[in-house]
Amino acid sequence: MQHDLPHGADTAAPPSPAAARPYHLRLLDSAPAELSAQVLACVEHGRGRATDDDPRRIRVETPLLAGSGVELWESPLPVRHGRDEAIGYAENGLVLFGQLHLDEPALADIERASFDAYARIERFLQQRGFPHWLRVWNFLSDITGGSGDAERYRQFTVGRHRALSLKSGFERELPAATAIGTRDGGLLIWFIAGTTPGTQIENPRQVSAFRYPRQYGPKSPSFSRAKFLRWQGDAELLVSGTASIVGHETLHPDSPLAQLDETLANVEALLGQAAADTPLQPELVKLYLRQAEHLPQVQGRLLSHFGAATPCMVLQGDVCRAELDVEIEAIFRATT
Ligand code: 3EB
Repeated sequence: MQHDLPHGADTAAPPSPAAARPYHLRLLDSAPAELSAQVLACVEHGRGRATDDDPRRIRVETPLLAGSGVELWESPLPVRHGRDEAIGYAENGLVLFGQLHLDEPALADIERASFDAYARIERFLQQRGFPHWLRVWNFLSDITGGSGDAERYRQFTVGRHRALSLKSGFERELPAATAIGTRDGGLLIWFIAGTTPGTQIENPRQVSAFRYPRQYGPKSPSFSRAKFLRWQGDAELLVSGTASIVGHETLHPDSPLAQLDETLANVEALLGQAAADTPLQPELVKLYLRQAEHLPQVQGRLLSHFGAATPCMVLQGDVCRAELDVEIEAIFRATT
């Protein structure tokens, strides 16, 4: 089995960061009726009421099973927001939050649509001066629909690969990512990009996704296992969607709880790769669960692992391998 070194390990230590963390994350039970001037993004999980068409409102269709379902990302710096054709965005000079949504009819050719969407976002980020993809979420309806290389997730993966591989050295600067299936139709891509790069982190227990063998599709998934960001007096680890995969193989297909334990071991392994000066503390843990009936068991395990002080959001979402029942993503912080 091949294990990959963290890519951060062969790059020079970054200079000490000039900027403080350019956002704060607050969790709410419901979205504010109006977004104030300092809001970068308001991410609402589950079917929210369409209150207004503010481009900073990001609606993710995954039903909320537990926890607070709204992420409010606020900026200590002035925010400018708007739309550029299909892209809604907000930026504060250091980071840009954006989204692009395609309805189901636009996905007749998913590979093509995904290529166009990623190429469009890439061009937009270059033009606006935020050339570094830090974190991206992909929500694709019926993600495991279709068989073999015609599977919707595989087609999406090919289109994304075609777009991102146009960047030089693209596999050394891939964003942390999530790809989850929804049941309402369409593709939502939302993302955070920066003026400065983060450090790509890989997991010693897993083959890097961008080096998965051919059996998982014609092109490999273009994401890193986590992104480590240093800010003044602060550092954070943005952990990608993480599942019960060791090497490149799915483990424990018949047991959501055993999958969760394997997933938690993967998250711990990633934490060990980030060179934080102080211990990383969980700021938000999100768990995607295929079947709501498994909620009680996985919630108990989450609580015993992370403790009651850690905000945990549980969402109904379909993991992109049909045998997988759970996936976790997280944000960890180390205050220096
Ligand atoms: C995996 O490790 C599980 O294609 O963007 C997790 C996170 C997964 C992101 C993606 C896929 C993606 O392969 C699936």
